[in-house]
This record gives sequence, structure tokens and C-alpha cells, in this order.
Amino acid sequence: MQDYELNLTASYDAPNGFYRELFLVNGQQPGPLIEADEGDTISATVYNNLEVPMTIHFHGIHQIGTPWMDGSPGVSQRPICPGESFVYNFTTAGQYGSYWYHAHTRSYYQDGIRGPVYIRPAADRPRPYDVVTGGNESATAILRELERNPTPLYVMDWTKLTSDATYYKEIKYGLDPACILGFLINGKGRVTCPASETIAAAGAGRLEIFQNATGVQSRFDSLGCLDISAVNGYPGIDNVALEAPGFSAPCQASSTEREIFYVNGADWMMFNVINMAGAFASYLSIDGHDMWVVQVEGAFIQPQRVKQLYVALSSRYTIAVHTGRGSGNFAIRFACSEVAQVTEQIAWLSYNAPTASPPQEYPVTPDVYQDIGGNLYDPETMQVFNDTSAAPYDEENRPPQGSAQHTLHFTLNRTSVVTFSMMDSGALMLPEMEHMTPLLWADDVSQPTTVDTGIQMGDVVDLIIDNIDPVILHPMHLHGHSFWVVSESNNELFGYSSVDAALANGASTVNLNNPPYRDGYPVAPGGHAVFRYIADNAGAWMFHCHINNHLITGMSAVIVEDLASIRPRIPASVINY
Ligand SMILES: [Cu+2]
Repeated sequence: MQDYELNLTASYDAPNGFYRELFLVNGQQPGPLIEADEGDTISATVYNNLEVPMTIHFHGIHQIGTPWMDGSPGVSQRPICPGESFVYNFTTAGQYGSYWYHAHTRSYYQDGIRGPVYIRPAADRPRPYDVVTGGNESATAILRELERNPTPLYVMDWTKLTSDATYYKEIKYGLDPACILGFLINGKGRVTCPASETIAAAGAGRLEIFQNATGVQSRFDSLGCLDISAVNGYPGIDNVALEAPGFSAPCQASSTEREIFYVNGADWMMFNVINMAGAFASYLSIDGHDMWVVQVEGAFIQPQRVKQLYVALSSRYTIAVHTGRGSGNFAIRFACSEVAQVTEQIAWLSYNAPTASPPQEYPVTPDVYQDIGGNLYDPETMQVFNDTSAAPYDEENRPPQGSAQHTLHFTLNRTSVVTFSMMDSGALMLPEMEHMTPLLWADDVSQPTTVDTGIQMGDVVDLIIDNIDPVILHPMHLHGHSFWVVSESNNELFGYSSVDAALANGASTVNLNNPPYRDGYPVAPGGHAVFRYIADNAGAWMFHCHINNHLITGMSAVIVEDLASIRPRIPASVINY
């Protein structure tokens, strides 16, 4: 049993140079690492010393047999009220790798309630390190050792206002809060204010996408935020920047600390990369270094050697990096990948002695692979990570063939400036859901965003997801399961009623042989994805977009799975909580 106590408090601080209220876990943000060996039980007692209701979701942990430990308010539990505590207790059996935990009430994880979880793989899991090292035994042994304690490399977004303040402005003024004050890396970073020509050059591609989709001419402000006032409900402002309507404050630079990773003589480093952001995905590259992606969302993969990794929102990747440059300082860059903003944060990979003073200059070297918009300087020769071909290294981890027992269809759609739906009906999950009797034991589970098609244990379920928005990508996350992405496209809707129908018509997007295995996956604007999973976990499971302001303005559903078999086992302590 791995025992943890998570003490949630509010504080006032300036991680990137600008003071605001924020939330901490055990006095820090992101929160402390929760670690275990595969098969261990984890117990985490959460003390809510905030003034807001809270639940903690262990993202990617399946909660097999303990759906009431999933931390979904109104679905798996009642929120932990201010001043109260709750014990999360669950097994890690059958799961290994990199996960995270975060607040699942409102958008509070963007205020700081987010932290990593790491489960060391069991000894008998097949590892792909030989592929990385070319069979060099000592190097393989080094990677095997590094795997015990990978270095944290967590990216998160940071805003000037709290998430509640943002939300209320969003609703009051009809503003899409699509502008952040910048990323943090491991909770650190600074605001830089690139020259307007630099922003314009890096953002040219996304400006064109926006203008083609909306017919509206636009531009970037000094924070790199796209002026989207023409498609917001509140006209006549440059953008929101999460400051105020009327915002037009110029970018102010800060000089706060950046994260530094000292190589310290090592030949290899291994990083657990986690996108803990609430709004934006990013492109990761490390100046002068290739990245070997070896693990994605709890499964080793056939390794890919790349210069750039698209880090989907809420997703986790483990990378091995050969640190053979000998000297110098190299930037680790996270550049926002979304249309809405050009912004970059860096950390340092340093060959200096840890006692030397930290590097200060903004790095521009011949080894830079991407600009502040994440555009590669040489896209012809620079390999990028390919999610589609990232099948699990374990060849037994393949989807069931044949027909699914249940095919559920979802349409990702912006139904107004400040509402987002994933139901074909356009229904929104309502905010008050968080405070209703949890669906796990509610008398009536029928709601406009509940999907109950009589899924029984062992059934194969296909989720067809069509994204009909012309601009916005939605990173979709399923609770309680991992799934195989058996079809995807970034420019075509699925167009069939089922995977069977697609196969019968020779659809080239379908892959039942060696698809990626994930618990979250981005669905591109105008594109689709089909997730296939086995119903092996009775419960009521959230399925939602992980962009916080989409989630809390409606883009969420609950899939009911054989509730009858699990209800008699729900502990009284959870129901009566
Ligand atoms: Cu979304």
C-alpha cells in the first residue's frame, strides 16, 4: 500500500512573475509525485482546505472494480466540501507508466490542483529499449535503470485570472477565453514578449486557417493571442487575455526562474512528458537532441526517433534522450500548437555543473528545430512523432476484431460562443450536474448527456466521434478504460454508421491491426476518430473534451456500463459521504 496525503490550500504567488490567487497541493504546484510499483494499492487522503468543492480524478487509472474512486463529481461521488476530506483507494494492477491526478470540479486544475502519478512497470513487461540503443547492452541497462525514476517534464498553462474569474467573464460577456499568460514547465517559466514580426511569422499559418474558416481578417496581439473578437459575442476588443473586456494591455516581460535539467555527466536521460494544461496542446522539441518516444499513456510503443513531439492536451509520453553533446545549454521548447495563440515556454538542458549560475540568454543556436509557433525550420528532414503509427510494443495489445456490440455516435460542435456539445442532439452537460446525486447510485440516470444502451461486461464498444468545428481541435478523454483508435482522419468525418460498414466500403482510415492504444486522443477540426474498447469495468464513466472551458460549458457525456452489477458493491461510506 502506498499512502499519500494531499493537502489542498489556496495561496497567492507569481510563478511567472504576475501575482494571483492559486491553489497548491502540499504547498506546491504542480503537486507531489504519487508513485507505486505495478500492482500496488494507492491510498490518497485529500484534505480540502480550499473554499471551493473539489474532487480528484486519477487520469488514466482505470479504477477497475472501484468506479466510485474515479473523482467525477455528480457521477462517481459527491464533491469534497471545503474543510472536509475523502480517501481515494484503488489498485494499479494491470497498469504501468505515466499518469496524472487533477481536480475534476469546474476548471480548478488550471489553478494548480494537478500532479503526476508514476507506476513502475512489472519486471516481465516487454520493454523496447533495445530498439533505442541498437542492442547496446550497457545503454539498455541505463535506460532500464532510468525507468525507475524518470525526470519530470510537465507543461501546463497559466492565466492571469483564476479559472472561476475567467469562467464568469466568459459567461457574462460571451467571450471565448482563448488566451493565456504563457506555459509553465514544472510550475516555472517567464513571460517573454517576442517582436510582433516574430509572432506574425510564426503565426502566419494559423492566421490563414482562422481567416479561411471564418472569413474574418485578424491579427495577433503582443501576447501572441489571435484577435477573435469578431467571432466572440462581445465585439470591439482585441481579445480576452483573461484580463477583461476592453483588454488591450501590452505584453509585459518577466524574469522569473526557468526550469533547468542538469545532465551531470549522464549518457542518457528519460523524461515523463505530461500535458497538464487546461486549454492548449503544444509542440515539444529539444535543441540539438533527438527524442526517442518509448511509451505513450501507459503502454510501451514501437519507439520513434523524432525531433518534434505533438503533446496532446492531457496526454503522457515517455522519452529517452541521448545526452552526448558534452557542453553547452540547450532549450527544451514547448510551443502552443493551437490556432488561438502563438506562445512558447522553455526550460534548459544544461551540461554546466549544477553549481554554475543558470543560463540566461534566450537561446538561438543552429540546433533549434522549431520556431515559437512550433513550425519546423526544415519540415522535409525533421521527423515528427506519428501518433497514428504508435502501436503498443506488446503485440498482444491489439483490438478485438469483428463487430462491436455497441456503436455510439458523437458530434463535437460549438453550439454558441460559450457552449460546446458532444451529443448529436446538441445537449449540454449542465454545471449543476456536479452537485446532483451521483449517477452511480442515482434512481434515475436518464439525462440528456447520459448514454445508456445496455452495455454489458465483455461487450465491445465503438465510439464514433465526428468533429464538425472548422477550427477547434478537441482532445477527447474516456474514463475507466483505455481504447484503440481504430479509425482517424484530420480532414474527413467518419461517414459510416459503424466500423463494419466502413470496412465493407473499403474505408482506408480503419486500422484494426495495430492501432494506437490510448485513454485520450485529439480529434482534429473537420476530422474524426473511432475509439474501440472492451466493456470490462462496470460503472458510469465520463467521456469528455479535456479543454476545461469546453468541459464546463457542456462538452461532456456519461456512458453507463452494467450498473446493475456494481451497485450492490458501492461502499456505504461513499454513498453516505
Ligand atoms: Cu474541446
